[in-house]
Amino acid sequence: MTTRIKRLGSILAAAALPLAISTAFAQESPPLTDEEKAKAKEIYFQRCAGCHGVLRKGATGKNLEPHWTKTAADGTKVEGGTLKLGTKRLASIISNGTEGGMVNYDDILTKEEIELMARYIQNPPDVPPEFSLKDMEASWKLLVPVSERPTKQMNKVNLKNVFAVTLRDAGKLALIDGDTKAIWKILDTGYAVHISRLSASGRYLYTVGRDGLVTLIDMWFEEPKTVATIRLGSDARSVDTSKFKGFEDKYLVGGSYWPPQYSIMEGDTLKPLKVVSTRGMTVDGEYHPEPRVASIVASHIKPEWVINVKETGQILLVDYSDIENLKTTSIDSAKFLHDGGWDASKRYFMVAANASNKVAAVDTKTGKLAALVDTAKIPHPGRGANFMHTQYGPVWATGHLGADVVSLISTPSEEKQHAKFKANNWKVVQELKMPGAGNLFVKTHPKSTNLWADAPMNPEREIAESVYVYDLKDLSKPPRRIDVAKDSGLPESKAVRRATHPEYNEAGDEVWISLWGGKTDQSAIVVYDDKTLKLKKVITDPTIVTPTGKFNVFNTQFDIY
Ligand code: DHE
Repeated sequence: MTTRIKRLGSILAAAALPLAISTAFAQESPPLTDEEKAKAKEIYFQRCAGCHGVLRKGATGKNLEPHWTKTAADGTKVEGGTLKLGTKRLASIISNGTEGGMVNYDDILTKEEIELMARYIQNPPDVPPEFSLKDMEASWKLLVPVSERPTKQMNKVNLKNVFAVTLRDAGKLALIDGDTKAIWKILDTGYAVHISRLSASGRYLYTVGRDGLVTLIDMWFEEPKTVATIRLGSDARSVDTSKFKGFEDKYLVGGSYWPPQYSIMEGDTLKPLKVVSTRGMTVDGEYHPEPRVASIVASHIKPEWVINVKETGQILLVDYSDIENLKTTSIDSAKFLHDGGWDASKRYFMVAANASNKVAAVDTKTGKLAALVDTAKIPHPGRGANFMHTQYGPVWATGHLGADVVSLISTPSEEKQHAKFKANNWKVVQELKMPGAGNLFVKTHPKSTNLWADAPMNPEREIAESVYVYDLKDLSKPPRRIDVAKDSGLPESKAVRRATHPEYNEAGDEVWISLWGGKTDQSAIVVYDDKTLKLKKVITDPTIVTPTGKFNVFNTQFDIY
């Protein structure tokens, strides 16, 4: 059996048990040379901080502060009911992964690196520097001023059907022409670009790297060109633009993991305008020093951004109509907010509070929390998927990292013929069975009768390399499995080639899947006909290195999912 995450049931079970408390006193942290420390710091940022936090207070991943990572004096026991880990156990967890969703690093890091990380996280966390408006200004590069840009589209590409594809480990972005399936341009970006988002006009494309570098790409040139870059901080995941009438292409907002803040910039130049800290109190009334900005989405009905603050569980509605006198509504929801998307009406934003096993729905019309819906373990919607359920009316779907289901949540509708579904609103009306946990993204399209779900984090190779397609006309049927790795025709590789992030084309009749291989393996984008589920095209090239997220211009611009 080819598994990526090996089972560590005994360790986790032991960690969860309220074991007898023994009197143990903490040892000194294991020593590190300056060189080791610098190396470990870099690895921690690239591989660990996203889930565990820079200050290691935990979110999607566990708390990794020395008070519980350090070995107890006798090397094994507990203090306050918490198992102390120490170098050997930590190295084993890092190597093998956990049932809690942490992947094994034994095929990513060397044995020596794993042992180094096990020692590093028993030492106090390194606190990176703050990043001010001045720092943003210093990092800002306006490569092509607005006056030197085209005044009309200079190429013949159908921009609405362009796909922006993250080439994760290459630190690049591929723009692929969705009509011809030809690679249009490959551009340098920040490290491991997380998402691409579009300006309201569809002309400008923005990416944000994990290293906080934002790039602004103008697609009106003969060939797409990066016209400005800026740094938001040292760690970031989200950006969105101003989409309300009268503010098209005017502003960009970017959320940082470190420092915990969001920044507002000019939409067409990235000139920094304002930085707002998100440090403050959690929904439980406790101060948190590192409340990171997770998903951000622009409202279509108001000059507002929905900004989701992970650790505090606060959903901020930020009114950008007057950024000097910024008005913000803070809505209490649940801790560990992560990713999410609009319901079909685009009135409610649905966001996963992933480590709380909940989905929060915010009503952007009234500026209030509409519901907190309990779900199966670790919901992970991406932006989710909206469709009309034959029995329950409008629903929004999310997959789960930690459970083998796709949850369907009934969402309100103002249409008269949907009044009969009202009693079910904000309830999980159905759980569709998946072959295992480890889902990251689900997707459908208003013109489709299919729901696509991936499972790239599943420990079984054959599941991680496949996607699953549900027939929305008959959800009692099991999903159809599509073996993306096999369809790609690429030679087998040692590393699992994860099939991930289904994305529709503009017409809603094709689905593009990333086949995300190892850094030195050939990867591909595999395109299927949505009606027949037949393979249509394999887009592969030596430049297609570790493709992950794909963002169709039209669907991203108008939040169609
Ligand atoms: Fe993501 C969305 C954070 C790991 C691919 N990811 C998001 C969003 C956040 C986030 C906050 C929502 C952005 C928005 O909508 O504004 N992701 C994190 C992490 O903190 C985490 C767990 C660890 C880390 O260190 O980054 C993480 N994410 C990953 C990956 O390993 C993935 C699979 C591959 C990769 O490229 O790094 C990955 N995340 C994505 C993608 C989206 C995303 C493709 C956008 C989904 C969409 O359809 O909008």
